[in-house]
Amino acid sequence: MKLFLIASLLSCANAATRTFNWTTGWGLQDVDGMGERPVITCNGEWPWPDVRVNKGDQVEIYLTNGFNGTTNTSLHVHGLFQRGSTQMDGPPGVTQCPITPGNTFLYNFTVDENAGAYWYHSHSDGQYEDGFRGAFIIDDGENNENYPYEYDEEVVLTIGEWYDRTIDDLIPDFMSLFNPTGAEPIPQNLILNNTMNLTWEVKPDTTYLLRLINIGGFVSQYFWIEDHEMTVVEIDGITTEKNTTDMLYITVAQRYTVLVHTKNDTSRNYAIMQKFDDTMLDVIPSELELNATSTLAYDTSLGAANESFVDSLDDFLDDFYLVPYEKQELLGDPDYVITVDVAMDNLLSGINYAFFNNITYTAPKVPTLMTVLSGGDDVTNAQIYGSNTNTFVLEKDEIVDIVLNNLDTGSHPFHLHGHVFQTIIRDRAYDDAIGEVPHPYDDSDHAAFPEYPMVRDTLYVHPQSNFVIRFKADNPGVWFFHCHIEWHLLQGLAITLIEDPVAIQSNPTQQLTDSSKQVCEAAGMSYQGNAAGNTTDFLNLMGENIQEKTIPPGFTKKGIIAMTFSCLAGVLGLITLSVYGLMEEPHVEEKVIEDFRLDPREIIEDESSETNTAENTAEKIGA
Ligand SMILES: *[C@@H]1O[C@H](CO)[C@@H](O)[C@H](O)[C@H]1NC(C)=O
Ligand SMILES: *[C@@H]1O[C@H](CO)[C@@H](O)[C@H](O)[C@H]1NC(C)=O
Ligand SMILES: *[C@@H]1O[C@H](CO)[C@@H](O)[C@H](O)[C@H]1NC(C)=O
Ligand SMILES: *[C@@H]1O[C@H](CO)[C@@H](O)[C@H](O)[C@H]1NC(C)=O
Ligand SMILES: *[C@@H]1O[C@H](CO)[C@@H](O)[C@H](O)[C@H]1NC(C)=O
Ligand SMILES: *[C@@H]1O[C@H](CO)[C@@H](O)[C@H](O)[C@H]1NC(C)=O
Ligand SMILES: *[C@@H]1O[C@H](CO)[C@@H](O)[C@H](O)[C@H]1NC(C)=O
Ligand SMILES: *[C@@H]1O[C@H](CO)[C@@H](O)[C@H](O)[C@H]1NC(C)=O
Ligand SMILES: *[C@@H]1O[C@H](CO)[C@@H](O)[C@H](O)[C@H]1NC(C)=O
Ligand SMILES: *[C@@H]1O[C@H](CO)[C@@H](O)[C@H](O)[C@H]1NC(C)=O
Ligand SMILES: *[C@@H]1O[C@H](CO)[C@@H](O)[C@H](O)[C@H]1NC(C)=O
Ligand SMILES: *[C@@H]1O[C@H](CO)[C@@H](O)[C@H](O)[C@H]1NC(C)=O
Ligand SMILES: [Cu+2]
Repeated sequence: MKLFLIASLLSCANAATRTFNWTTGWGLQDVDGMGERPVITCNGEWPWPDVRVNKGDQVEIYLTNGFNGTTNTSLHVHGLFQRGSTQMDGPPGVTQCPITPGNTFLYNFTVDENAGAYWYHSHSDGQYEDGFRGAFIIDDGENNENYPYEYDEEVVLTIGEWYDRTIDDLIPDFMSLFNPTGAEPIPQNLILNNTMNLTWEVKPDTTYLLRLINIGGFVSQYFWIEDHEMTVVEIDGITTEKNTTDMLYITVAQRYTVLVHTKNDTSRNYAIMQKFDDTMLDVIPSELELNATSTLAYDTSLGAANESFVDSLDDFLDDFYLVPYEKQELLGDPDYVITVDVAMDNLLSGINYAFFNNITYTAPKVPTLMTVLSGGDDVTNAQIYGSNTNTFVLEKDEIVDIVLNNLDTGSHPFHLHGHVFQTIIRDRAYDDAIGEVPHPYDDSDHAAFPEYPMVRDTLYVHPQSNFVIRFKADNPGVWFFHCHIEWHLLQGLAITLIEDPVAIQSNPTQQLTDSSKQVCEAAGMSYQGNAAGNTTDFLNLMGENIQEKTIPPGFTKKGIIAMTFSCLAGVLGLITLSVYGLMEEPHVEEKVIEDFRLDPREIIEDESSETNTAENTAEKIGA
């Protein structure tokens, strides 16, 4: 105990101010050996730097938008609690205004509670998929001396997926009438440390603390090292009791820190394997390599390792059973239960959106935190934050459960800002291919809650399944909760939690900084008022941003899809249409609309019954 105290004092005394000065831009890079493509650079370079700070440090990041045109930006350090500094959390529309070209935001916060593996990324428009992201490692004491486990060396390995086109370029095809099922673009490769075919040179008989960070924006990956066990010691910055496994399953945004002990025998090299969770892909193009091989090299003269096969992908470590090192008992019964149903569906334009309880997140005119700071006595009324931000107001220190029912047939990794949470239920997958239907959480019939629940900040839900997470609302601030698949966030899969808004208003450290205000002014946005920007009557939401209208009853999703595909078949003369094929066709939507001189809304309103087939729809629109 004494030693620990001295160590804490020492690390306090050593707390430093760490300043970073970053400007975004575009450059060209060949990341996966498939040729150069544009990437988002940091001060003209790529990749973005890995950051390493000590717990207790003050971090000041000047982020300048160096893009031209109308490309905005922002920065979020994933997993930090940002206690007392919610205005530094990063998501535009939630805690700040977007940084418009030529402007600078100063992210100024103290890293006082978190330690371990984190990462930072743009929180705007899918930008981190174009390379705007990096590791953010927080040592617990000088040289991580307060870390409870022994190791010899530490190594950071980021994993992710890579596209041959920029997200900017993919979004119009993705959010399009001609992608009615919302199929996500298929990446071309899995990458490791921002490259492929990496060689990690190791020493024999050495214990490595390996920090695996999925900085991707879409697919979950299986990860294993041939003939080497991995002992999990930390997930998402939470130290755990040791648990040894041969294989990990890592969703985007999750971190696994593992101990790997190398062999004495240096006579051969071993494969480091990554594999797509291909159930997340709508189609699997024949040329897609589902696994990627890198090399754990004992002797680099022996060359690259060959692929390592496994009998089954089912034997990965189930994170649900991990126990935090500092055992925290199951929190008491909830004071407030937020139940959200996840679904994907089409709105009037035919575009596919993602919904929590029928609402697709639509950013307000005034960022939610700024409505809190200017909202006077109205702040506890969720209405003032707008009809489309899906805002929930939490009371100081209450125990909150989020019950998430996934009505969708895909799995999704959900992330809560400002907190870690206890995972008390994660139900199994319900497979639509064998006729199973969505299975919402049933409070009267569920498994027993764990005594010491697993704690982390990003958690996946299985297809058509449910999870229940629990946390204490002890961090006043405005916190986003969203799917970390960038495509789904673009489709609106987010809610907003406002924790103890009265405390936010009265805390001098949570006020807007000059930088926050300047960035709003430069964006032509107000930093006062309700979601609609009304500063006199916070209950008057006239003019607020709202989602587009729903498809009128009588028009089925099936009909729209049939129609869409028949249009395309007619215009392009395609016999077989795969979604992947559609994605390859540039500006297909404009082409079709131009050819028919049709407004997409008219097409849908012309539909009359559920009995439409592709043929008679095509006839109606004259194909
Ligand atoms: C950041 O870098 C830019 C360009 O080099 C420079 O103009 C600016 O003064 C720097 N800002 C800080 C706070 O160091
Ligand atoms: C990795 O190896 C594959 C197969 O040999 C090759 O096609 C690819 O270009 C390589 N990628 C890089 C980045 O070296
Ligand atoms: C904006 O930046 C892109 C990428 O660097 C460049 O190709 C384009 O010409 C620039 N446009 C303007 C208006 O400067
Ligand atoms: C960052 O915040 C700290 C604490 O509020 C303050 O002392 C410091 O001056 C700020 N840094 C800048 C550059 O404004
Ligand atoms: C991965 O990249 C980081 C820098 O981003 C570096 O510190 C680390 O050593 C690399 N890991 C390997 C195994 O090459
Ligand atoms: C590996 O070598 C070290 C000495 O270098 C020895 O102490 C240890 O027992 C060896 N381990 C095995 C598994 O043979
Ligand atoms: C990879 O496989 C080839 C063919 O089976 C074999 O000749 C080669 O030695 C293997 N390489 C390694 C590093 O094991
Ligand atoms: C890697 O993928 C190829 C085809 O994509 C497959 O033939 C092979 O079995 C896969 N290897 C492993 C280890 O799964
Ligand atoms: C390790 O994980 C397995 C499931 O993969 C679980 O059954 C076991 O209880 C865990 N043990 C510890 C100490 O976390
Ligand atoms: C969503 O809309 C459907 C159909 O209108 C309705 O049945 C359902 O109750 C709504 N769900 C929520 C959570 O509002
Ligand atoms: C950037 O932000 C401004 C201000 O909110 C907005 O008008 C503009 O549309 C945004 N740009 C893009 C490409 O979304
Ligand atoms: C704000 O609300 C007041 C009172 O309802 C209304 O008179 C006013 O027009 C609103 N202002 C704006 C900008 O909508
Ligand atoms: Cu998702």
